[in-house]
Amino acid sequence: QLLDSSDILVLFQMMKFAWDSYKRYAWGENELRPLSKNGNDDRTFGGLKGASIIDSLDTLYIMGLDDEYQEAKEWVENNLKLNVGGEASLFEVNIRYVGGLLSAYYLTGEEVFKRKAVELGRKLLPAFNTPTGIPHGVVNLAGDSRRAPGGDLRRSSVLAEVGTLHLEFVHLSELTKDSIYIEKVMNIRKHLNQLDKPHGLYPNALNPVSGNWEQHFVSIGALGDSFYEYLIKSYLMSDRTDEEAKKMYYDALEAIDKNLVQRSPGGLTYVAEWRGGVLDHRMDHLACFSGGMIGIGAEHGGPGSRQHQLDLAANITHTCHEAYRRTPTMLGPEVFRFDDGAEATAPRVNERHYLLRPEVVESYMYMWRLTHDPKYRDWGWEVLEALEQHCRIATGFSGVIDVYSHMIQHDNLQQSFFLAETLKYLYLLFSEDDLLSLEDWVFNTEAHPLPVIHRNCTQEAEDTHPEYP
Ligand code: DMJ
Repeated sequence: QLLDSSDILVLFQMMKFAWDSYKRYAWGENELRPLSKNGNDDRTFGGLKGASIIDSLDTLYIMGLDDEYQEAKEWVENNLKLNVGGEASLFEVNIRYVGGLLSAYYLTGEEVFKRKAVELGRKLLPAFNTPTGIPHGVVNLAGDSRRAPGGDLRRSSVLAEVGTLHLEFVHLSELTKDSIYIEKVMNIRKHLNQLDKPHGLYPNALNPVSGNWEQHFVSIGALGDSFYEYLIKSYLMSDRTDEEAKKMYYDALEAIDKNLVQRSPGGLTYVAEWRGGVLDHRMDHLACFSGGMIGIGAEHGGPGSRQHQLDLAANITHTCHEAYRRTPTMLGPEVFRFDDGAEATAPRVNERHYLLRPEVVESYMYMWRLTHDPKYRDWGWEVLEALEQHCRIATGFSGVIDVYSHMIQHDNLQQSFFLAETLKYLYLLFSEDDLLSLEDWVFNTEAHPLPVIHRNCTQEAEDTHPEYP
């Protein structure tokens, strides 16, 4: 059913509460630790600070939390220091910082966001200094030429990490009129495209020196997920002109459908993992984004496959809902299994946590927009209530350690993606479709909206700064 405007206020209040709690106990740090009431000193970002601020900018802005958005903007202007010297995750800095700053720029037109996004984007380039141009997972943000560009050449590069740069890098080239960013990501794509693939599947690890696959482990959960997402979104963001991305996406999806998609004895559709030809009947919570991804791709795959892909998207989303519904907390576990009698449940104790992750509500949001079936709003509301009941404590939101336990134990972390993604997707699920319309925007994998680059008769200046409702 349609919610009335007082219902959407709940989300507005949840965002405000998460923000206020972060501000009170962890302002300027990367993330809030709500139990210990301090900040999370995570080195993932190589010394960059304020991850929750950057990740929240667009959510605050679209929700109309104006004072909070101003505080965030002022922090970026005065305190976001990019001259840090640590080794950072290329992937995480790109999706959260570059993506967050780009989307803040496109939504607001504030030059400071563009300036910082470009400055930071430039600092990521040394990661590509490998014999193949397949980047390292880590990059030294100091850009000190006497040191290694970052990363150990003996370590593999991860498919999801090297494949989740395209959207942001295309926009960096658009904004700077410097093709270097596009060249870097097109080189990755070209390389992946020409590699032999077992049964058409993409293994999750690559060697950045030889350029070959490191092992034959395939998953659309951890290590693989957003590579597939960025193929279809590259096509959509190019105003449906990037035929190469489109072909790679549909070929990959066909291989996944043929080799990994399974039906459980109880009739649940799931996407198994593949280890050198042997199926592992499990799904990561992360893999639940695929309902939404397959849904948005269904329309463009050709008339013969449209209904099949829509059904697949709906069935996977249903399974992810079951993983939530089969717990007493109505929150889903980190991994759920379909073997030894398990049906979308987590028999292993160390796989039962819920980290405030967005993927399930992300798929609800896309499926709602594609079908307007009210069940997706009902399911989103269930998540919202569960978050309020089990994850909200006096000092912020926290993940939980065991979604099957009635005695809730918190993990002491309000992840920045909770503000960037989980709350944003819930808000969009209960908003009108023209708020960040899927015709004009694509969401990067951290839910930061980037505009579709229209290549029609009207001009580029307009194209790079679309109207925001
Ligand atoms: C986010 O940082 C992104 O969605 C990423 O693609 C996967 N992991 C988290 C959320 O779970």
